[in-house]
Amino acid sequence: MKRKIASAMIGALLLSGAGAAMAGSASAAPHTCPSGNACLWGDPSYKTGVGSGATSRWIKFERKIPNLASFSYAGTSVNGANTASSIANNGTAADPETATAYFYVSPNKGGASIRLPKGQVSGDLRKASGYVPVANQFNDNIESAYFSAWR
Ligand SMILES: [Ca+2]
Repeated sequence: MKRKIASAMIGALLLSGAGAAMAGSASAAPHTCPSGNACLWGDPSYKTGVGSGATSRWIKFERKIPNLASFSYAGTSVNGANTASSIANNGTAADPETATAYFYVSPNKGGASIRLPKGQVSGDLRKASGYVPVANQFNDNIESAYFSAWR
């Protein structure tokens, strides 16, 4: 009896694992930040650490994070302060201004910031890009993040 239950559970786990893998490969999105959120990852290319599930090791928010030191990337013990190397804004607010996300180099909206419009990303904060004005200024330096409606 015990064995039957165990094998049934393994079957269920395998099924859910296969479903997750299919969903991942079917999506062309460069990141996995949940709809309605903005996300940060500890490494470039929208991931934190190595191995399976790394792309879901994010810090995500729907409103604001005044101090990333209070957060770790999901499933890790890596602290969020001064560690992010890629970011994405998957906000869904209809008003483009409300849906814009801001990332700051100090807690509580302090210091220089990245203004990241709805749907935009930076896959490697070590490099300057359309929304990252200066190379390396923000890599391993972000300490707070807000959607514009919550600033
Ligand atoms: Ca900083």
